[in-house]
Amino acid sequence: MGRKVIITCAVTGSIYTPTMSPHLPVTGAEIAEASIDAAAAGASIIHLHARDPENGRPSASPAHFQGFIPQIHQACDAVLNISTGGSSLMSLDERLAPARSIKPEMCSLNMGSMNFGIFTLKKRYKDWQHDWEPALLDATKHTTFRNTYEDIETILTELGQGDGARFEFECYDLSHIETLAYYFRQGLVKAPLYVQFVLGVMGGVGASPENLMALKASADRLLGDNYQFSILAAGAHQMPFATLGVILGGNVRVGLEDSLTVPPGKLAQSNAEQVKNIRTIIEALGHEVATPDEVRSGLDLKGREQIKAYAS
Ligand code: KMH
Ligand code: ZN
Repeated sequence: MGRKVIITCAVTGSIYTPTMSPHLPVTGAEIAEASIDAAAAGASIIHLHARDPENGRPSASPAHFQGFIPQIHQACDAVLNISTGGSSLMSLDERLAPARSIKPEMCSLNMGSMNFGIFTLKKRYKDWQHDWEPALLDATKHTTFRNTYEDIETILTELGQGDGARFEFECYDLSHIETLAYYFRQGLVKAPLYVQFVLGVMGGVGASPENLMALKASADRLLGDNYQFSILAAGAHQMPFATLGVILGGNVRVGLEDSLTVPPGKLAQSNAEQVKNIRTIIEALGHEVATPDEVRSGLDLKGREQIKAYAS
């Protein structure tokens, strides 16, 4: 039976760096254009990080977010999903500053502390555009991506219960689903839950169909009918696992945050190219892409008029 499939596009992130692809959006104008084009191609949720427009370094400065949030909000009705993960080198207060000021309909919420290794990317490149790039990759060898129970509860109570955001629960391992189920039992999170199964990040589960099935079986057992899932797989795993996600009844996340390429291993020319690719697959399998308003009603979001897209 055909159904509506949600495409999230994560347009820039904090993993890949400008040396790795000339197509990675960096400035406010580039992030806005990438987001608007991804929405036009069929993405109904745009997952957003910022970068310093001078050098492309991951940034959680609300001023940098103001370089693209108003433009995207004005140009399209996609659901804006603001990262609370930032990058593993940022403090929790830095990571939360953008969502605290924008009060978005959705935020990401990473469900446990973990290693988040991107240092292995370093050997693929030689001539770096900026010194911060290899330094950031190296730093992930001795830092933890911190998401303690207290951190998670701060986000749930302040941004969720306080500001009315709903969450993209990023689960990189079975234990993260257990933690989400704990908060569901405590009544701190409410259905419908939107769970992002994250595969292929070093420090989380590898990208294998067996791991995906284990994540889904665990969520089915612990969350029952109270959740929908989406799949994000890093690097070259992106498109195959998104396809598998659609077949298994889920939703998908693509975008240059998670993979710089399109099959068979070419650099993606844009975020919209990845959205178009997965949309073709979704439609070939007999489904349709969900519109932003269908996402709003399906995930019980507060509405696009309720966010602070324009700094006062
Ligand atoms: N880049 C993803 C693997 C976040 O922004 O909160 C994880 C992510 C985290 O999207
Ligand atoms: Zn992110």
